[in-house]
Amino acid sequence: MEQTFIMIKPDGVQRGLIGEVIGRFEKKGFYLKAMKLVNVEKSFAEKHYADLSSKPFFAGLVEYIVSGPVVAMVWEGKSVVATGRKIVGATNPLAAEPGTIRGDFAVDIGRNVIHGSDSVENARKEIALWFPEGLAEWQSNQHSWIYE
Ligand code: YYY
Ligand code: MG
Repeated sequence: MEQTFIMIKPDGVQRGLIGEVIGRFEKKGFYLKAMKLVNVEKSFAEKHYADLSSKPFFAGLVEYIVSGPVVAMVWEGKSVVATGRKIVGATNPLAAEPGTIRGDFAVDIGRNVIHGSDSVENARKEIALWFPEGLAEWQSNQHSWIYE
C-alpha cells in the first residue's frame, strides 16, 4: 500500500491542532506508520524544502519551520498521497475548500498548518529523510472493514 509524509507545522502544534489532524487521517481509514515531535535544524528544513530554494519565500519558510516543534508522520493506505493532499487542502488557505485542514484552520499561506507530500516519488524521498530509522510494522484488525 502507498505511504505519504505528513507534517504538522509549528503553528499547528502551537494552536493545539495535532489531535484534529491525526483524527482526520485516522478516521478516514489510513494507518499511522511513524510519528515524532521534533525541533528541526535550519539545514534540515532547507533539505526538506530544497526544491523551493530559489523562491523568494524560501528564507521565511525555513524560518517558520524551525520556529517550534513539528509533528512528522507517515500515513499508509490506498491512494494516500493524492487523498492526503485533498485532506490537507490548497496551498493558500483562503483558496482551500472548507472541510480541508487548511480550509478549516488557516488564513495565510505562510501559516498553513500542515505539509503533505505531492507525489509518490516525493513521499518516498521525504519519508527516507525524516525517518531514516524506519517505520513501525503493524496491521489494523479493522483492515477488512475499511478495504474490500
Ligand atoms: O505543497 P504545498 O505545501 O501545498 O505548497 P508548495 O508549493 O510545495 O510550497 C511549500 C510551502 O511554501 C507552502 O506550504 C507554503 C509556502 N509558500 C509560501 O509561503 N508562499 C508561496 N507563494 C508558496 C508557498
Ligand atoms: Mg509541496
